[in-house]
Amino acid sequence: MPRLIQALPPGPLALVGDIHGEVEALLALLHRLGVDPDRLRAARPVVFVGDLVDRGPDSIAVLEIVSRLTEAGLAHSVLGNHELNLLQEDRKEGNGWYWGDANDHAQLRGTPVPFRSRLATHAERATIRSFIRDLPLVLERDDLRVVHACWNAAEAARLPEAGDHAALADAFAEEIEADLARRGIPDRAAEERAAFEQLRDFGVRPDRHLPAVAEEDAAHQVRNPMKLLTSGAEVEVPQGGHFFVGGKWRFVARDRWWRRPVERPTVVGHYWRRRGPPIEGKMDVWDDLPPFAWAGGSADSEESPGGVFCVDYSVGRRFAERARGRDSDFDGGLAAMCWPERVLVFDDREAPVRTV
Ligand SMILES: [Mn+2]
Repeated sequence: MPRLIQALPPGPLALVGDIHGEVEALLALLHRLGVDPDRLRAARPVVFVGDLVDRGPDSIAVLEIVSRLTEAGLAHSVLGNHELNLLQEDRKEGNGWYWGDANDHAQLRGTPVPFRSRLATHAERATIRSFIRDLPLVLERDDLRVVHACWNAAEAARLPEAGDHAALADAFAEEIEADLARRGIPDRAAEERAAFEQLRDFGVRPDRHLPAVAEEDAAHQVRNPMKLLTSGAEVEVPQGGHFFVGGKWRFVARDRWWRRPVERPTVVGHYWRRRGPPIEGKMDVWDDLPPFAWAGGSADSEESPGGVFCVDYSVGRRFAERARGRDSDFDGGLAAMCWPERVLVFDDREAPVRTV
């Protein structure tokens, strides 16, 4: 079982965002970074922030490259929520490749779009499992912390030193379940859902806030450190602020945890970010931050000497861009932040970008 918090290597690093099976983007980016996965040479070690897999054309090839570099001591990765889903055997849209499911697809504006992904064989599944179950949740050193979605010192302190990811996530979930049950929350939530078609019908908008549904959903996210660190914090929406997404009415929303101080620079992925300005009318947790900006403090701010930077520039959206007929000049890109320079390199752009 892996130690859950491990040390980053010393010296300069390249911190690579979520890849989501986009192997061509990975190869192009590694080339620009001076990393050769065939000859096993690297100008500097590479650190992957998680979500190596799902949706894109070849998650298997991405994992082969990352594990080769890792075995050679040239790469390190943290676990993302997509890897945790595989370990928990949780079938989700976009991970059909792992189960050999050729019919996996997304709904884009009501049209089914298949994921054209290479399917894993039984033997590949076993190899993949043994690689990802050894990944830590957090990598850190004095000047930097890397975690997939969210850093929270109090919740991280509840983790054992080492453990099996899937078993830990289940154990925390059971503990939360038992506490909610003692307080009668699941029964109240079931009643609330029953009044509104189980919250699955867009046409049946609840006319009031549903507090038990909100409490249940938030508890499972923020009181489970495995979930919190890999898929981020959520908060109850204000009265009347519920919204419909992913096929159901929701009473919790993503918490912009990066607005609170962190004690050292923290680099995450997970939250799809754009290289251009926000699109009006689209929900976007980054709508108050310029595309290449750090959140929640800067290197010279005294109360928050850290700052948080999300290095996921939505390469995972390319499957949808291709479905709309685009095969180059994508909106989404794969980025690496060179550390300590704080400069971004993209798979598909010549010029590096200084972060601010
Ligand atoms: Mn993620």
